Formats: sequence, structure tokens, C-alpha cells
Amino acid sequence: MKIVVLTGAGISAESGVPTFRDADGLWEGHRVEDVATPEAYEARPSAVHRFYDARRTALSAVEPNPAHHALARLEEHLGDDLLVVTQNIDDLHERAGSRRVVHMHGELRSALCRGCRSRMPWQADLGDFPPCPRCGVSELRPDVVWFGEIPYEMDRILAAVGESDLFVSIGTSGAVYPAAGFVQVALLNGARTLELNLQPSEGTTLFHEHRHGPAGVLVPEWVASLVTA
Ligand code: BV8
Repeated sequence: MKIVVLTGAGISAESGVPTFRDADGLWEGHRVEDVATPEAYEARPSAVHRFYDARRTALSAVEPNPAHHALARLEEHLGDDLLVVTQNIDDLHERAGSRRVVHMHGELRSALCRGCRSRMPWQADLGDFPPCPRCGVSELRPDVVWFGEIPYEMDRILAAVGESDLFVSIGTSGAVYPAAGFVQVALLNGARTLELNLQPSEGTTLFHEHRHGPAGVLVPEWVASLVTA
């Protein structure tokens, strides 16, 4: 059975990574267009770097939770028949042991050079505008996909969703496209669809089955049911 799992901020909430739209969410205090758009970066690069440098630093204070670990276990069983597509820019899936992970919105621990377009692993701050190790110009930006920019690996994602037998959405509000549209692609290709989320998402009516509750409980239960089956 080919499975595609789409994850959002909700899967990392129990690890202590703030979500976006919840009361004290990441967007709280920041207008999206002030920190997550190319225009914002053009106008106020230091403010945008402060937002992402703080999130990158905070990553070292959090750990994967049982939901991340359960998906890593599922990959051990399914191998290439499982693909995790995440909207998250944290590295908790990989730190839990998942290998088949697509970061469609980029990664915090990566930098993108606007000069030579190189992408490179990056742990430190970018707010001090360090030179690019490849081309030497100080044009390194957070390697994240901002609003108005094209997400990464769309062809690979749409092919996998189109071939999937089961499409599972975990911890996402279904408010941001094109990710929010993947369930329709799965349905059009005859896949079964399952939502695991704290509360119904904006696209909840598009799922054959819903389980509402914390991912740290729902995902290990779901994986256990699949692995024993
Ligand atoms: C694009 C990186 C063209 C940066 C992010 C169609 C209609 C309307 C608008 C559009 C449209 N198409 C495009 C748009 C514009 C825009 C968009 O969608 N706007 C929205 C606001 C309406 N989209 C774009 O600009 C995209 N680019 O369209 O390019 C294109 C498209 C296709 C092909 C070619 C070209 C680019 C969007 C990417 C922006 N970058 N992140 C950063 O992280 O700072 S988006 C960012 O916000 C996240 O990555 C994520 O995608 C989104 C947040 O959503 P969630 O992850 O779901 O988080 P949220 O807080 O909202 O919800 C958490 C959920 O978890 C809740 O449901 C909650 O109940 C649940 N939960 C909480 N705790 C738990 C839990 N569940 C389980 N357990 C728990 N413990």
C-alpha cells in the first residue's frame, strides 16, 4: 500500500514548537506579510532574519515527540511505499529517524544564496549577513518558501499523491495552498483519505475518516494498527 503523509505545525506542537494560527502562534505578533514574503525581506531583511534566527536557535531546545517517532517506525516497515511531505521547516522528522521526508516549504537549518542560488546546511544566525561560502557575496537568506514563492519538489509530491492508496493529513489547518489542495488530488486518484488533527481542519469534509486529538496519541495508535494489520 503506497502512503503519503502530509504534516503541519500541529505534529511539532507537543515538542514545544509553536504552531501558526493558534492563540499564541508564530504569526501572533507578526503579520505574515511582514516576515514570510520576499517583499518583507527586501524591505526589512534584519527583521526577517531575527524571526528566523530565533526559530533556528529554538530548534536545539526541542526534541521529536511520539508522533515523529511513530512515522519513523512506519518507514522501517513500508520503506519506499511511505513518503512524508511536511510543511514544517523544523528537522524533527529527521531527528526521529525518518529519511523519506520532503520539506516543501524549506528548512530552518539551511541557507539559500540569492547570488549563486546555492542551498547549504546552515546552523548559525544569518542576521549578521555572513558571506556565502560558495560565491563570497553576503546574500544568504533563510532557505524557506515564502508566500508567493513556489514550493519545493512539487512534481515529486504531486506524483506521489497521485499514486497513493492512502493520503493522511496530520496536524495541519489546511489553510495554506498548494498543500491544502493535496487531499483533492488524492481523492481524484481514488485514494482513501484520513485526517489526524486536534480539531477539524478547513478541508475536513474532504476526508473519508477523521480522528481528532493530539498527534502524540493518534499517530502512534494509527501506526500500531497499520503495522500489526
Ligand atoms: C504559491 C514557510 C504559487 C515559512 C510557509 C489558493 C487559494 C488562496 C490562496 C492561495 C492559493 N494558492 C496560493 C495562494 C497563496 C498562498 C496561500 O495559501 N495563502 C493562504 C494564507 C490563503 N500560498 C502561497 O503563497 C504558496 N505559494 O502558491 O506559489 C504556486 C503554487 C503551486 C504550484 C506552483 C506555484 C507558498 C505558501 C508557503 C508559505 N510558507 N512556511 C515559515 O514557516 O515561516 S506556510 C506556513 O504556514 C507553514 O509552512 C504551513 O504551510 C502554514 C501553517 O499551517 P499549519 O502548518 O497547518 O499550521 P497552523 O498553525 O495553521 O495549524 C496547526 C493545526 O494543527 C491546527 O489545525 C491545529 O488544530 C492542529 N494542532 C495543534 N496542536 C496539535 C494539532 N494537531 C494534532 N496534535 C496537536 N498536538
